[in-house]
Amino acid sequence: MDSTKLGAGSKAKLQTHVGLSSYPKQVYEHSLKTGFKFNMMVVGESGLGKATLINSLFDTKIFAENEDSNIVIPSKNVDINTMSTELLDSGVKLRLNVIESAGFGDNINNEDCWKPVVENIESRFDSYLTQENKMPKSKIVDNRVHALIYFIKPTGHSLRAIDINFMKKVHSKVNLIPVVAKADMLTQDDIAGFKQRIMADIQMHGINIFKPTWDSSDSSDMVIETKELVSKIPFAVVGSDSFMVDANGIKRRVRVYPWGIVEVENSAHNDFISFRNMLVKSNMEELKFLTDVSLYEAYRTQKLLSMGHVQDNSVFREFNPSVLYEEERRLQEIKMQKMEAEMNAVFMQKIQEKESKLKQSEEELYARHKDMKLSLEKQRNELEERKKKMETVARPITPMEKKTKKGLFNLS
Ligand SMILES: Nc1nc2c(ncn2[C@@H]2O[C@H](COP(=O)(O)OP(=O)(O)OP(=O)(O)O)[C@@H](O)[C@H]2O)c(=O)[nH]1
Ligand SMILES: [Mg+2]
Repeated sequence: MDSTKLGAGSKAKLQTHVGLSSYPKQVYEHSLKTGFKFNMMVVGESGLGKATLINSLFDTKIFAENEDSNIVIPSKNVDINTMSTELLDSGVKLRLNVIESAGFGDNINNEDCWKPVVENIESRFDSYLTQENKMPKSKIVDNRVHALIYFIKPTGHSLRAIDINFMKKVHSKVNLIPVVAKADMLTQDDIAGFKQRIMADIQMHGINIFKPTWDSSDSSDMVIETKELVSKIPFAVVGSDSFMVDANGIKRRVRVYPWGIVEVENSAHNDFISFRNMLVKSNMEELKFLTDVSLYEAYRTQKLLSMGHVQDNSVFREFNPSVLYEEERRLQEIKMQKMEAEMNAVFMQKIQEKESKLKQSEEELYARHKDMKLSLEKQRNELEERKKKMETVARPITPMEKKTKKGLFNLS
């Protein structure tokens, strides 16, 4: 569903200065150490100029000419394709991943075309969550989507159902940045009215879009700059892969028409410069920060809560192998305890049986002993009785009687 390939300019030196080195000192120094890394998603119907705008933004051919990004396995009619490139801006490195949806809104029934996009955003959150449980933050590869650029068709009317439906599905998961595509197709007046109606629709449907903010610690210049950026939302942009060298020998990115020339990097012609300033220069770190502490955190909390309520073990296992291991260990422990208790019960029963048998035979022995004792006692008493009797019947002659006898018959 999601394939990654290196863009045509996989290691490109930027021709123009896009602004990475103009970051605030702290952010710049931190990013110099870790390297700038930014993951952006571009979504919109075919032919709205997504590839051309990305090439124009980073002043390189991330997408090759006529690249139609259809090299991936089709999935639910919308393919997700990642282009990875490393850019050099005044010696500063930027690892840029552009995730592009091909085939979005190109079908007769586009009701579900948001699904593959949301699934992709969520699977990136899941991957981050899995890493978070396994390794220290410094080692985590952050593939979360930091910004989603949604291309609005330049109809000049208002948002279409497909736009509203899509934005409602993604706005809580990603920093949503809607842009009016191919703004050179509309007049300046058309654009002003179109922008107003878009913002009214966004507000009415409770859609959250990314807007730069300011506070009291910001310099007055910065506040003016930010307010101006906000007033231009949604940015009406023009992109081009064509160049023209002007009278002063300066190479300009342009769209050429019979009636004149539209310059991409000319703020009088379109909002490209403001859009690029916000995305690459003034708010890239804020977009990453918000992704981390707000959008990802909300997703993480919701996921953990839902796991707790539903007890969906398949999600549980997929999501955290160490928790799975812990749970299996606990189940094994319970099984062992049960087996041990059963063995103890059998053992105790055997002992009881043996003890009661011993007791029984002891009692039998005692009874026999008692019987024997009684019978011996009886026999002894009987003998005693008989002896007495015998003694009375056969009494021996006394010596006195003997003498008398001898005196009468003195025959000797
Ligand atoms: N008028 C006008 N045409 C543009 C603009 N940007 C791009 N195009 C043209 O529109 C056509 C499609 O541009 P791509 O950049 O390939 O559009 P895409 O959105 O990537 O298209 P898919 O990859 O098919 O989804 C090309 O012929 C571009 O030259 C623009 O700002 N204005
Ligand atoms: Mg394209």
